[in-house]
Amino acid sequence: MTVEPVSIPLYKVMLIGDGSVGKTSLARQFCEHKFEESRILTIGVDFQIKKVELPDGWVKLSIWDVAGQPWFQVVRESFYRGSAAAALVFDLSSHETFDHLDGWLQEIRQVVPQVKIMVVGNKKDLEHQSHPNIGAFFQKETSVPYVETSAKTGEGVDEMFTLLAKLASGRILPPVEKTGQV
Ligand code: G3D
Ligand code: MG
Repeated sequence: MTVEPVSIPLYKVMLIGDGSVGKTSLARQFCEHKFEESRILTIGVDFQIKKVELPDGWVKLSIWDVAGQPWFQVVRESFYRGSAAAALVFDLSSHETFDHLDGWLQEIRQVVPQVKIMVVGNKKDLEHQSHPNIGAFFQKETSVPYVETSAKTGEGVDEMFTLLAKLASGRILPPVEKTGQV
């Protein structure tokens, strides 16, 4: 009797947000348990594959970290295709990067309207103020998972990617649309 190898489902996930919020550092911390202080500027796309264990089995994530510069928009859009979930990443020490999340969401939804999303506040190890607009974003985008991370210390990073894997694989379902019908 031969045992068929169980194929592990693969999901494409995107890390999006302004330049320097820590997207590449988060992927590197998760995949290689490394953090580098020196600049690791993403020129085009960084891409890594990593297996993630969920309570009911393994999934593989292909993690895409696309350069955030405005002039790169057209190329970025072609990389969004086929993505199952996206982490909208901002820098907890920079309000501006949070204010831009809506723009990032619009950009990816134009290409993948059904993409599942989560919000990640990175650089938790740095001094930061609270974000007055966080409530507004979450009122508009109800039931969006939110985690705070530090790519530097590793805090919250496994939790972030486990959530992303659950979203991508449909283990967290989007809230039921209110249609007014019973
Ligand atoms: P990006 O891929 O979103 O553009 P990077 O961001 O991962 O290239 O990170 C941008 C800068 O922020 C890098 O510093 C990196 O070391 C730093 N960084 C990323 N994550 C964290 C974090 O959690 N905490 C702290 N303290 N710094 C972080 P440089 O100085 O090289 O620009
Ligand atoms: Mg990068």
